[in-house]
Amino acid sequence: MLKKKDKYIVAVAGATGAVGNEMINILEERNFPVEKLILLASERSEGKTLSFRRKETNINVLDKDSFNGVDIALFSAGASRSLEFAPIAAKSGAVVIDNSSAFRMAPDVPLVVPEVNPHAIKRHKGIIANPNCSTIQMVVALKPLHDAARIKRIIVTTFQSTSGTGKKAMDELLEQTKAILNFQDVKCEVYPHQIAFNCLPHIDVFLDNGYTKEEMKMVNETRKIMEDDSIKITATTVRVPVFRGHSESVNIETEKKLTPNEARAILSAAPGVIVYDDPSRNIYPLPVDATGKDEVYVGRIRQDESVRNGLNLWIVSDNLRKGAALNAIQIAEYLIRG
Ligand code: 25A
Ligand code: L14
Repeated sequence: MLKKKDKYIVAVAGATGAVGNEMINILEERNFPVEKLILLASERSEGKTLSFRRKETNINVLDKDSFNGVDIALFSAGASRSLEFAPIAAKSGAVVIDNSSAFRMAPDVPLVVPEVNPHAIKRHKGIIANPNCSTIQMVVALKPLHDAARIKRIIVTTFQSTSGTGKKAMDELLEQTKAILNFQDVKCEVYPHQIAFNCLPHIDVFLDNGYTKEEMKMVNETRKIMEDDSIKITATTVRVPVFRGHSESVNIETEKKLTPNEARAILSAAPGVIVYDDPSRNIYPLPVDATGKDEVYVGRIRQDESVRNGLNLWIVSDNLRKGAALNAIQIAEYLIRG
């Protein structure tokens, strides 16, 4: 359990990554009560520094002794590092907020989106899981509609940016784009196929049922966060040549009828959501507009005319912020409020 203090010792594991970097920015932006910030990464980053509150801070190598005295440990260095080091951090007294998929479906680990299930935070036993980026932005928008009309079924297709995979994938998109525009051959190292000027219906690994792990995360994590196993969900997750910001086409079927205007009114009042929906002026959410923002943007709200009670929505958010770093720090803010 976290002891109440004026200021906390915070560690970021994976500090040099795309998400870790955003965590450092957000701790600073939101003026999180940090007594001391400990930055952790692999040997590759040893000797480098990153700036926090205009002070250069050394990066240390993540190891089992990194967490002595740490109050809150934010992890974003991949699932294998979390599996190895999060239990060690928790044992040494830190509360871990883990952005990897390592512990999300563990029954005794809360999986939290503060707009949806903040009450789950209290049940933690040292580790709290931060959900998958595509799941977070979807549930922020769907929970208020579920409360109003009970969602029976969700059909979602995602359009996910390369930053979700990390810095190397963003570099690969840039390098391939430059190569193609210069009539050179493309190199594929992170993804199995060319991502520049292309779409890949493949995120994370394929499972025995023919779905990808990313698709099944959306199914299972949504039910856990919404605390409703009766919702039927099917997902197709697609990588698109966008650097930052995930987009989602979401179809829902509800028990009670909701008109698009009712849905707009509910979402306009919902925490963390901005309705951006005026087709007559070409206004709809775009990843380039959502980049650097905190909210989940919802537009293209319209009736699904093929069923009795159905709606279509287009949901966009910054995957590195609400989809990862911001959500983790919002959990930390709830934790310290007690
Ligand atoms: O291990 P996994 O499960 O396969 O996952 C690792 C991947 O997960 C990404 C992460 O992106 C990486 O690609 N990732 C992290 N959180 C994610 C999330 N929520 C996520 N993907 C989706 N959703 P990343 O490259 O942006 O961040 C990696 C961070 O983790 C640190 N790290 C890696 N191995 C570590 C480690 N820290 C401690 N011990 C280890 N063994 C990593 O630190 C970074 O902070 P770093 O010092 O290794 O990174 C410094 C620079 O090196 C580049 N880089 C990363 N991996 C490699 C690499 N360069 C060469 N070869 C590599 N294999 C990084 O781009 C960074 O700039
Ligand atoms: O958090 O876009 O489980 O490649 C791992 C794969 C996030 C997205 C997670 C990607 C995902 C990531």
